[in-house]
Amino acid sequence: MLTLFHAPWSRSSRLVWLLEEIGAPYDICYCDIARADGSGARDPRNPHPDGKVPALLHGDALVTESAAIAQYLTDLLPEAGLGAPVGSPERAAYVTWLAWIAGEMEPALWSKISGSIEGDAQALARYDAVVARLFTALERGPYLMGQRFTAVDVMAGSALAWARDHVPASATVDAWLERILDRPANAVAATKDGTPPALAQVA
Ligand SMILES: N[C@@H](CCC(=O)N[C@@H](CS)C(=O)NCC(=O)O)C(=O)O
Repeated sequence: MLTLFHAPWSRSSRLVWLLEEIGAPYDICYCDIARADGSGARDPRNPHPDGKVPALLHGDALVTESAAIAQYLTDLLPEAGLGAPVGSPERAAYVTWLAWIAGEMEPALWSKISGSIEGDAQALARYDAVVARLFTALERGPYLMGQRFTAVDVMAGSALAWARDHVPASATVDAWLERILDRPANAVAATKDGTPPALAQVA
């Protein structure tokens, strides 16, 4: 059995979406986490070594890090057609995209959002390179890996939807986001995501 340790409106939300796309049975363990605004706390039920989400248990096997979880799930359940099996022509591009999203795209977007990019020529160059690579791939489209929707679109799309105001205006990017966010599995995932603590207190 697969169990996702998840906190509403967090980096684990994209794994709920991916699991819905895959369509295999899974459980969600809704966890508390220490949030940036000072709310929440580490949840003793969460097996993640740092108390973060996402974490995935597959039987006794623990996987953490969003990119690793995405690769693990798409390798485990290849029939869903959301990854690229070892030995397939797309494998190299697939693992490159997943690692790039975690290692280059997310830090670059965060530096832009936080403002730490200001006055930092290296951070600015990194951000520009990220935008250029994304835009180039989407100009070819319709998905990041070409003709086929993959877990790469889930991972990059969820990050970009969150950071949309911090990336240059582009009808191509907006059309891709609309195309992927409108998928039925994402709508189901939204119903399972849960209410973030701040909104729950207001309600
Ligand atoms: N690189 C990790 C980042 C995980 C992460 O920072 N998750 C946040 C939620 S968005 C968290 O659990 N924060 C709680 C904490 O830092 O203790 C991944 O993508 O899986």
